[in-house]
Amino acid sequence: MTLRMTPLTFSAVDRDELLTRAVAFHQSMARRRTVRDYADRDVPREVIESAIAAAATAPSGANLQPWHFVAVGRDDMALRNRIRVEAEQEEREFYASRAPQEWLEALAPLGTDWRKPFLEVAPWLVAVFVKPFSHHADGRVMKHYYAVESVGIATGFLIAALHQAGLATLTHTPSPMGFLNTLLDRPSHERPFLLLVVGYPADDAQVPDIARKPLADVLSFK
Ligand code: IYR
Repeated sequence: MTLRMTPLTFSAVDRDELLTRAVAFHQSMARRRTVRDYADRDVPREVIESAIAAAATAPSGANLQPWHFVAVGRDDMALRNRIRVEAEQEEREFYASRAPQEWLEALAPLGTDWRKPFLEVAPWLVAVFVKPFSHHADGRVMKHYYAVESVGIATGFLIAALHQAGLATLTHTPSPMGFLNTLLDRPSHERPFLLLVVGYPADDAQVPDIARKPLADVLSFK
C-alpha cells in the first residue's frame, strides 16, 4: 500500500498567544474535579456524541484506533440497574475482602465505598473498551499496537472534552469489569477499560479536600 500524503492544516500562533492559551487551558483543567454526586438532570445525546467524537481523534498506535465506546443513557433503566447491581456486587467484595489493607488506606481520603448510586442517577455512562485486535476484510487478525496506551489517551481527551462542555465526570473502575461485555453486548476479546459517569453535579455535591502535587514535584527540565 502506498502512503498518500496531504498538506497539514495548521495555524501557528505567536509566542505570547502560545502562553495565553496554555495558561487558560491549565486554568480550565485545574477546575476539573472528579464528582460522585450527580443531579437528576438530562444532558443531550449530541453532547455525548460530540465528546466521544473528540476522544476518537486521539493518536493511536499505527492509527488503528483500538477503542470502542458504549454510551448508556437513561432510556433503559433496567439496564442501568443491572450495571449498578453488578458493579456494586464486585465492589462489595473489593471493599470487604479483595482489597489489601494498603489499598484501602490509600482510598480512605476519598471516602469511597461499595455503594454506586451514580450508576443510576447520572444521565450518561460511557463504557470504554480496548480492542486488542481487529479483523481484516479477509478475516485475518490484525494486532493493535499500544492499544492500552492509545485508549488511555482517548479517555483523557474524553474527560477533557466533557469538562470543556461544562459537565462533570467520574472515572469509575469496578473491578473486575467483565460483566460490562455481557450487559453491553461487546465481544469477549474486548477489554473494559473504565466506565465514565457523566452529568451535572448535584447542587449539594461535595468533593474531597485534596490537592494536586506542586509542579516542581512532577516536572523537571534538563
Ligand atoms: N473501584 C473501586 C475502588 C477505587 C479504586 C481507586 I485506585 C480509586 O481511585 C477509587 C476507587 C471504587 O470504584 O470504589
